[in-house]
Amino acid sequence: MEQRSGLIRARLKGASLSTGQVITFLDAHCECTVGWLEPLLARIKLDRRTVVCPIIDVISDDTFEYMAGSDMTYGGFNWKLNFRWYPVPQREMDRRKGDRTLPIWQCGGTLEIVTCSHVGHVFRKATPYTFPGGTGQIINKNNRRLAEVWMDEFKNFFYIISPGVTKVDYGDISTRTTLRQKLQCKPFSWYLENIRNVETNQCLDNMARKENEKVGIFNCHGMGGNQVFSYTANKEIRTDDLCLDVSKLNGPVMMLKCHHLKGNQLWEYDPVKLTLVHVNSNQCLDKATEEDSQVPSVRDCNGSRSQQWLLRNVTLPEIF
Ligand SMILES: [Mn+2]
Repeated sequence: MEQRSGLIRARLKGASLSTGQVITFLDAHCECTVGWLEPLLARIKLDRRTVVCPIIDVISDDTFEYMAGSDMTYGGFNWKLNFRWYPVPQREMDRRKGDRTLPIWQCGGTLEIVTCSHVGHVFRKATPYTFPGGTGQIINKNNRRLAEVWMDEFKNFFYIISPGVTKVDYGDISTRTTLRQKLQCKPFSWYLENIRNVETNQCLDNMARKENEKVGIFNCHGMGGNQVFSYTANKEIRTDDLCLDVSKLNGPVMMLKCHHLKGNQLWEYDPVKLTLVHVNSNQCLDKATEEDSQVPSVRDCNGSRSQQWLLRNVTLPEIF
């Protein structure tokens, strides 16, 4: 490159000059192991739209010691778009998939982590480079561009959590949005809503409870936060990283890690009857019972108003 242009432009330049059938990108601070490439190529041969990633082993930045990386974690991004390692549930081991890669997922490709391929990587504690305007400024700009092009209404969710991002100038994104249209990429997600019971006028609420606890129900406050749920394209009812899950008749409704395998996390919303049917049990999400007024129940579907739910867009504060 004649001038410093950043990682992605450098990769695109390399891609445009390459002549082979498959492109691999490695950071300068990587070390391949024997047999790293073949399993990656095998997956691409099966489906050319597949983007593959090896297990990333850790090379110590102090001693260059090589340490096997965990195949029980995968790299993803939280709602602040910070990179995080997330644990992979056992039953997900065969189909582990990462998440920043929004364009890959949204545009019909798949991302796979191929666990028999290992590449070592030096993780540094801090970036050794300086960035014009400061590192934070550049990261905010990049994340803002990502959000504007790919995240649809979910970008507001990100902006509320990271208000500093809305202060940066994000430049011209027209070529990116044109590309998204040309590739006919799907929306980031279908809904971001609160889920209100018709009879009681209460909303599903995660009550700041954690994984493996019951989901709650509480008076609708209209402030987003713990009452933000999404009904996803996979027909999950999701609150941040967790999915509503029912494993026996008549409940309870738990918040478990989303496994994307439908099963106990599959809900069918009927926009005419307004019911949320838990498909496996064929029971309906219902208001709280008298015994426990802070959790919704699941009951045999009976057409009552207590089994009707309204999915409404969360009203977001004006932030820019
Ligand atoms: Mn690197």
